[in-house]
Amino acid sequence: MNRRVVLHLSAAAALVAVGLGSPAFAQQKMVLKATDVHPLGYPTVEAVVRMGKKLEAATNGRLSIQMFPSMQLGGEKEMIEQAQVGALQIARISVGPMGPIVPEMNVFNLPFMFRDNAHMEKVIDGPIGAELMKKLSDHPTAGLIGIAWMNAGTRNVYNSKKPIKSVADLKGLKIRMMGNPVFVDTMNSLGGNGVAMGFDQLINAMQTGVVDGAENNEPSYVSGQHYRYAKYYSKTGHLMIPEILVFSKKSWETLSKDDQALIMKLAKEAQMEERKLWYDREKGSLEDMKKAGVEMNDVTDKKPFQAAVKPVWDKYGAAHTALIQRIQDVK
Ligand code: BDP
Repeated sequence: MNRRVVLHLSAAAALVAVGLGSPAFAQQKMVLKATDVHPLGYPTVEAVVRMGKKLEAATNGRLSIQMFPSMQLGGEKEMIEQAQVGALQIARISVGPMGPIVPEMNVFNLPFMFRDNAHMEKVIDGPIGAELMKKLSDHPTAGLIGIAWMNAGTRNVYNSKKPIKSVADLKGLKIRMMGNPVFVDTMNSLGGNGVAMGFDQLINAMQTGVVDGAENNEPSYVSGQHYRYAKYYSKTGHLMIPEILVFSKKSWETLSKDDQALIMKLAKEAQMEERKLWYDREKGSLEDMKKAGVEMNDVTDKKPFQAAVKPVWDKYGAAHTALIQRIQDVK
């Protein structure tokens, strides 16, 4: 045998030795670090914890997920940065901060984009959801692979001063918004003062009066204990933003094709599992809010709110009219 043949044969033998021809590195035990701003038990956190158990079982413990909940690794901005460099593998983030990175995704961040939960779910579960996820994964510099969508209900305004019943009530209120100009513009066009900051800074900002309140879904308002600082919760329903589970591209590329396919499959299952957990949590949160003495009010006429945010649609929607039309056509 000549030298090349010998080398070739011994390389093949080495691959067989570590397992069925896949690259040796893919066979190593790997603990995937996952993180979320929310605490254990929150629907998005629980869905990823359950996904980890399935992953562990399917790989005989070779792959597992270690969850770092409650902003242990920082706010959403820090989570994205750590995933980009491979310091963590899985981050559950809102589409909110992804808008400036993947412009098409910003369409989900337009106020009053979705008619209701069923509409939003049909969009994320269908071809548009798949296309946007691919846009993110193929993005040359985002450094993230999108692996699942998740429900996050509807965002409503809460504050420490008064109930919001009409657009005029927002005048002069300083309201924390997620870090993306589309949200600050939305609040400003409604007459309030939008203040962009991380979720991790919000409690301090409410305590010190830097803001009068914020806006979020009921489960975040309750588990973040925001009701302690802002007892008026008004159902403005101005945003319905899905969440997204991302995987670090840098780490993804070290996985075998089989492991990638397994993670994708389990992530899709997590998407559906989170949805069930979401609706239960939403109900439970509403009860918790009643018990805590939150002053809740409906906003029956949303038309003036929708009219006020027209400039936001003009500014951020103009470049994506075809995509917006397709979303609206989903019945
Ligand atoms: C919550 C989302 C979370 C965001 C947070 C926020 O689940 O991802 O970080 O809102 O307002 O609803 O920043």
